[in-house]
Amino acid sequence: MKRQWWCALAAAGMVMVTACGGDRAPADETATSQPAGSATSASGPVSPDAGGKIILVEMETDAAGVNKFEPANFEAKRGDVIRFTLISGVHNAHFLPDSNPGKAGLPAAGPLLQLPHQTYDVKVTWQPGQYYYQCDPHALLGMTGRVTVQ
Ligand SMILES: [Cu+2]
Repeated sequence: MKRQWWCALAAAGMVMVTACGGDRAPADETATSQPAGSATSASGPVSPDAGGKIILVEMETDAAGVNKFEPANFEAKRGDVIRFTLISGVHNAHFLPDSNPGKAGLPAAGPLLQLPHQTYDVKVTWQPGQYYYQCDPHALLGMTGRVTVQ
């Protein structure tokens, strides 16, 4: 009797419903449907310049254990914002100076993101050219990418 009362109270409060054998929460929410405003940002959200856009780049460890950026290679214009968004695994984005000789204005290494939907924004302020980035823990496993700035 006491347990049933507790479960009813918990269910009414929408907390710990699963403890009473109720419906489970969806195991895999659609990561990309998350509104940008509700995501936690490791960098603080950055806005693109007028006329610029936000370029979403997902970071994930897929079901086969492959670590990747998606898309890995893309184009950007000055004033755009690249929004690295964690889907699964633990990743960062780093425009390594050694990979970008002679390039100015590279951001510091991005933080390791660990929570799904966490984001890291990078403003594109660079001269035209190719900019290479990597995930530090997985660079040797091929988790790298390239931004072509027009
Ligand atoms: Cu990674």
